[in-house]
Parts: sequence; structure tokens; C-alpha cells
Amino acid sequence: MKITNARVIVCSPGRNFVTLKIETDEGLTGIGDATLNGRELSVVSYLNDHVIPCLIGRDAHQIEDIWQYLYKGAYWRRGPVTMSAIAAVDTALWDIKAKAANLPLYQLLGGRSRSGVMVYGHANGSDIEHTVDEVLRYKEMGYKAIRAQSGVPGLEKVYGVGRGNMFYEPADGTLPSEHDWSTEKYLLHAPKLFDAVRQAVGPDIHLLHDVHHRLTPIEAGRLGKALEPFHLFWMEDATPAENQEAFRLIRQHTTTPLAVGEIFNTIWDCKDLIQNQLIDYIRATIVHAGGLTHLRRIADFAAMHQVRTGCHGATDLSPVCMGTALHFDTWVPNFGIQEYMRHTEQTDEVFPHSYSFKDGYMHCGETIGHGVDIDEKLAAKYPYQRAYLPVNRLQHDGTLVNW
Ligand code: GCO
Ligand code: MG
Repeated sequence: MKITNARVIVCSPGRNFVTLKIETDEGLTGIGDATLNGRELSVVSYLNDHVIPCLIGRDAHQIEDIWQYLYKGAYWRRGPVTMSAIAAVDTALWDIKAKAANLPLYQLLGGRSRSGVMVYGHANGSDIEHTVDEVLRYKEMGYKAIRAQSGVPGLEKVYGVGRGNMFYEPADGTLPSEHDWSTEKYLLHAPKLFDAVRQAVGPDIHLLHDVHHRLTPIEAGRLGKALEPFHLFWMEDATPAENQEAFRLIRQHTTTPLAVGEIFNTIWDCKDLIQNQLIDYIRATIVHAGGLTHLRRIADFAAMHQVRTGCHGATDLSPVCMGTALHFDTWVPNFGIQEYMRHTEQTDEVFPHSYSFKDGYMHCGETIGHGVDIDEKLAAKYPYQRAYLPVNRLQHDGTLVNW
């Protein structure tokens, strides 16, 4: 089965998405997500100018060889732009292979390991009271796991406080907007938030929190320790992880489970974290970590060290990534949880899909392939809109800090 054509489709039904469509001489087509929030067009160029010319004429069944060709063949390895492009090719080819086999994708990975995929939703509030209300609203909707974020008194704009609650969107300006930050204010506030949330929601709901890379390791240790009485499912991205050793210090100070990795793009970003058991959940997902072919390699390595998966699933990852991740989650033996931020109605219309939510669990569906399509005519009605992720500065002197 030869690849005859590959096209990049850029659309913005509420936010930007980059989709790769691969066509074959047997009439089968497949799609993959290539969206890199705030840097979308760099992946478009990488695909159009460098990857697609190398795909034409290749055997669509040779997923592994094509992956190696794009990874090793480029000489310049890794990085989010390259790995998102490789992921899109890989996802589209798995979609095609599953269609050729007439099977839903999870069957090709090894079949079903669980009845459904536990997901967590985002409860975002401007203050503690508002966040508690949001958590209770998510509980009402059936969620078994809920991430809680709230505004911090004295800080104007912080990560996680959305404009519309169901559809939180961090890319919010035609130039990067500026957030302000105070570690002191945040560290005083976060334990109060979880005290209130845990009391309101009861013991049975899993609670999660995203620190979004804002603390140093010792500060993260202090927060993890302060949150122990509220038994979190995880504390996410407590500190940046370029230096994987940094997590050792956090680990020494707290038993709050640690998750990291939504910005990782290969196994090399998490090798030390995993083999030294410095984390509990690995957040890498399909689109930013080289597709299914690479993600399953990370997952197998993680399983050897009792690290479980917790795939990134923010709205800036398209429904194509979500659908594919759900097939991965249905199979992966060391599954932990899946993030699920709902897309807007416009996005769902552009990307018809077979996955569904019921009682806190997602189901990938039994449609052959990964079960997500793109309505190209509708997509054409939503052209690309320039959008940036924000930057973050210390409140007291304007120093640029981690976002
Ligand atoms: C999460 C993430 C996102 C990111 C976003 C950046 O845990 O869901 O932190 O909200 O900020 O994906 O593009
Ligand atoms: Mg996060």
C-alpha cells in the first residue's frame, strides 16, 4: 500500500489545530494531530517543506521504518517541532493500518485491558469558594477525578483560571500576555484550597493539582508535604524537568505522588526520572512524544519501574490526539489516568469522533481506525488565528520566570 499524497490542514474552530492527512493508492486515508500550541506554523513548515516529500511512494504499512527514517534520518534529533511532525505521520499510519485490518486501533496494540478510561476534568475558579463550586459541579457530572486550580489572592492572572470554565484556553493573545507570580502568596494559598475542596467533596474523589513548573525543588517539597493530609492523586509539573535530578529533592520531602512530562518529546526526557523512580506518572502523550510508536516504548519502560501513564489532554491537543490516546489508554497495562478537557462544539463538529464520556470514564468506541475524522469543508471556514501562550513575571520586580 503506497503513500500517494499527504496534506496539512490548518484550522481554528475556536483554537488552532494542525492535522496531517495521508492518502494511499488503496483509497485508505488516515489523519494525525500535529498541533503545537503557540508554535503551530513551525510544525506546518517542517511537515510541508521537509517531511512530506520523503513520504510519497513509501509503503504505508512500514510504520516502524518510517518512524526511524524520520527520527534518525534527519540527523537533528528530538525537539517538539520535529517530534510533533513525526507523531502526526505515525498516528495517520496507525489509523490506516487499523482501517486495513478492519479493526479499532486498540486491537492492534494488544487489545482491551480495561472497560473504560478514567479521566480527570478541570475545575477552575477565581477563588477558593468558586473552585469548590466547580469541583462539586464536576462531581455532579460523574467525574471520579478532578483537578482543582484557583486564583491566588493578590495575583491578577495565574495559570488555570479560565475565561469560560468548561473550555479553558491558555493561548490568549496575538502577542504573549503577561501573568504575574509570587511563590510566597501561592504557597500560603494552595493548602487552604485543598483543605476546603477535600472537605466539600469527601474522601472518594481523586484530586489533582498542576503547579505548572512554578516552584523550585525545595519549594515543591514543602508544598507536597503540606498537601499530604488531602491525599492528592498527583501534584503535576512541580518544577521544570530539564534537569531530571531536580526531582530527587522533591521526592526526599514528600509522599504526594508526582506527575510530569506534558512537554517531554522523547524517552530521553524522562529516562532518569523513570529509572530512579522519581515520579509516579508520566504525562507524555501521542502528539508531542513522537506518536504511538514512541509513546508505547516510554510506557513499557515506565512499567518496569512502576510508573503509570497520565497522558496530557488539554484542549490544545486536537480530538485526533484525544481519540488516539484513548485507544492507547484502553490497551496500556500500566495505565494511570487520562486528562480530558472538553473541546468546544465547533471543534467537535470539525472533528467528528466515536469517543464518548460516561460516568467519569471515556470510551474510545469500536469504529475502525482511531475513530476520529476531519470535515475538511467545515475546517476551511475557520482559518488560522495567531495566538500565543502567556509569559510569567515575578510580581515584585518583573523577573521572567517559568510559566
Ligand atoms: C495541562 C496543561 C495545559 C498547558 C497547555 C499548554 O495540564 O492541561 O498544563 O493546560 O498549559 O497544554 O499549551
Ligand atoms: Mg499541566
